[in-house]
Amino acid sequence: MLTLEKETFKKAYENKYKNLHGQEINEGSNSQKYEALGSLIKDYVIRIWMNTNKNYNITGEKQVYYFSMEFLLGRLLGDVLLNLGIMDVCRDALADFNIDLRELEELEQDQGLGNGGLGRLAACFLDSMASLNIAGNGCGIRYKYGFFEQKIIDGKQVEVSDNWLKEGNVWERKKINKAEIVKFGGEVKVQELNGNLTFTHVNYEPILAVPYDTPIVGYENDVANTLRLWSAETVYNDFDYSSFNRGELLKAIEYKNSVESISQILYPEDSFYEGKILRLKQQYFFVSAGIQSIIRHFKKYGGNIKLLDEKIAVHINDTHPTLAIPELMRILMDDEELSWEEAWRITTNSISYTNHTILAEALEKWPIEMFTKLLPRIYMIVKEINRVYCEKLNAKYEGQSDKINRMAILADGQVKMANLAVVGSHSVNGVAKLHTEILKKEEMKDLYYLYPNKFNNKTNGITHRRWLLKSNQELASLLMETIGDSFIKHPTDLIYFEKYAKEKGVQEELNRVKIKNKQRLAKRVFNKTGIVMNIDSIFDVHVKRIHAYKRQTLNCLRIMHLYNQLKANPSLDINPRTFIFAGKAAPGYYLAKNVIELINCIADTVNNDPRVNQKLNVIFLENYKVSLAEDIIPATDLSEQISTTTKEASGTSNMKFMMNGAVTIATLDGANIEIKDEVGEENIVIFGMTAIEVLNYLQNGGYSSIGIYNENKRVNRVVGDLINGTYHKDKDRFKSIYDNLITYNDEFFVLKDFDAYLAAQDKVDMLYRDMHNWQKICGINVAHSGIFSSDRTIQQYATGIWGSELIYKNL
Ligand code: 26W
Repeated sequence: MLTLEKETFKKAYENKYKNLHGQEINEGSNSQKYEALGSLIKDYVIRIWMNTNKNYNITGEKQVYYFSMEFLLGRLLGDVLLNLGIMDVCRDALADFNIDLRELEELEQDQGLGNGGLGRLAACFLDSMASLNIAGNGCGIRYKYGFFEQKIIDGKQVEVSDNWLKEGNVWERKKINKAEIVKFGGEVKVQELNGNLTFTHVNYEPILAVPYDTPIVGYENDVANTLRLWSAETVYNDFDYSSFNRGELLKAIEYKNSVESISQILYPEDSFYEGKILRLKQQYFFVSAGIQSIIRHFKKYGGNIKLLDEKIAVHINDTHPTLAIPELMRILMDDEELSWEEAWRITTNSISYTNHTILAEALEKWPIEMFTKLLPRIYMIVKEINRVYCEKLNAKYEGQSDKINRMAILADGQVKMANLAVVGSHSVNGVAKLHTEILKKEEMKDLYYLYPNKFNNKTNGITHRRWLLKSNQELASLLMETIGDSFIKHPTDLIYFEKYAKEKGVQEELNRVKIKNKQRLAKRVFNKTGIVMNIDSIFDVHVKRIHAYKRQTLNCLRIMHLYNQLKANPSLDINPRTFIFAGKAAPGYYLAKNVIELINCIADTVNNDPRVNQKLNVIFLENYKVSLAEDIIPATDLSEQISTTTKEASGTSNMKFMMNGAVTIATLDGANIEIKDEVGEENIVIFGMTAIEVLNYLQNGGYSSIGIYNENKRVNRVVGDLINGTYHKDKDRFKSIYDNLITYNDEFFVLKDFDAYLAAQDKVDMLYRDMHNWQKICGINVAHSGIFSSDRTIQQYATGIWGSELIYKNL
């Protein structure tokens, strides 16, 4: 932990500011003040960072490499200050210069290099690895443009590019001396040399992969790990201006652009796979650079390549980095001259894989033709892996060609990445108990029977440092006043709060904290949009990617129902509610975009109807991102986790809300089940179909949404309202939602769960009437949330999968 006196810090800040900007602090803008602060903090971090790296080289402890196409870090300043232990000193010191730390924090651009859950999980994991003294490195892509910025114009989503680097990024360091060459295209020359076959990749296109490193600071433990993100450049330094005369300059510029396009954009599709060659290029680009740099580093410190798997673990976050398997094989065989068997042993021992979704449309499959042209040597290796594997399958399942075809890596003209990931790694995990069971018994059952020992569960988690200590400082203070601060290093110690949650005085304190957080959110919303939020209403929050399976539509139908009730009876005795939505739709996902428009049209209608707007308000907050989530979650009373059972692999916002003292309304899906098991049925509101019911319908059919529509009056009325002009004068405006529910038989069982959802919401309304009891439930949720810290998850990965040496220096 960094010990720093306020006066020392003030001096250092003043010096830094003057050196950087050549003027007095009070003459500068807030951006300049932020830049000076970031730069100063990085100076402190760099000492820790260098020490950590030195230590790793001395101890030679096992290095974990977390490969992920997405790292959704958000802002770093507050997190770094918290983890260094200098948040208070820094705040007080700046106050002496009349600077508000919070204002500076808000100037930092979110690092939005991810779509949603998978990318944010990777960020939480980095924080936990650093805080638990695990030598954990992130490896990914430094996208020039992050996840698009969402604007709402006339109620519709409009995508704007996220130029997050335009004002620079104080946290990263370009390491040009650690660049690697990644080879695309060309051919493979096979030759025989002393009885052995050698493979030489020729006529390829070389791309320079340049790493940018960001320190990941552990919590008060003098550790700073590394997140390494790769950027694509041409191997040629500059344009050859003499070529201008030959009329080739434009071509050179075009070429430069095409190379740089590899790390230009993050694909904004979440759970939807499109076989685009650029995405395959991105995958091989960062995986190849990452594996090459691991081996280079390993050898530099004298590592024996045959013991590589004892010294490194490579984790692949979903199938996106699966090419790490053939890439490691390639290097071990072609460069290190190991045999196939030895290379295979080392590769499979090193690599482990997490599956994050069972949605069929998310499965990555590459056309063989595209794959082999782009990656000829890698294709040869995949083909050989498949041949050896299929020999085993043929022996075991003779004559069962359908089954073998399903399980093969190469089949139907495609490379099936999930099959390759399972075959080439020693561990396959799901992200919540139910999800792992579905993987084993349904989704990957053939592979599970073949490799039962590979499969295991690691229920997701979230870092309580960012999601509680930093973003809900009011609640953190209340916790420290009551149970002390041991929960910071041992999050399951939050359980000691359960006893306090039963005290009236503490319940009142919890209520006070919640009101403060609601006021803070309301103030921000007002400043941005001019909308006034009713603090006395229930903040009913549904924030996440907009997707049919997450069922924002179910919530919409319920609001439409409530609107009808209130119109008929404006004195209906209910708690006022503000329904808060936020989330982005994939740009090409028409239905999801239509849902955003529906929410905004409902908002327009109800907020402007004086008969109901004292009790019912709807708001869609634009551009959902990590920093907005940090404002919304602490202010939430009710957390909506209403996905179609079996479809949400885990969910992680459910854990964030619980930890921040919200009550959850949920289906028995993903980690909601485990949350229910932790807090008990009386402290969560559960409704809807069970997994067995859903799977039964999916397998045997028999569901008819039109039947429900015809028989259930309430359903009939609200579904009808979608197309009768109540919410938009163009009656066809929400036709896609209507068709989805009625014409296409409601794939996600929205209508089936409608009545149960209304009943559950009535229960919420009843519970909220008794403030003390409500806050008791919230407090019990906080008390039981410690198990959902990503520290627990990471310890399970470390001991159960990676075999890292856990040195609890700080515990
Ligand atoms: C190929 C396109 C694509 C892109 C992203 C396919 C799949 C994805 C991700 C796997 C989607 C994702 O973020 N999944 C979420 O992962 C979280 C972390 O494990 C879980 O909590 C969510 O339930 C799951 O939807």
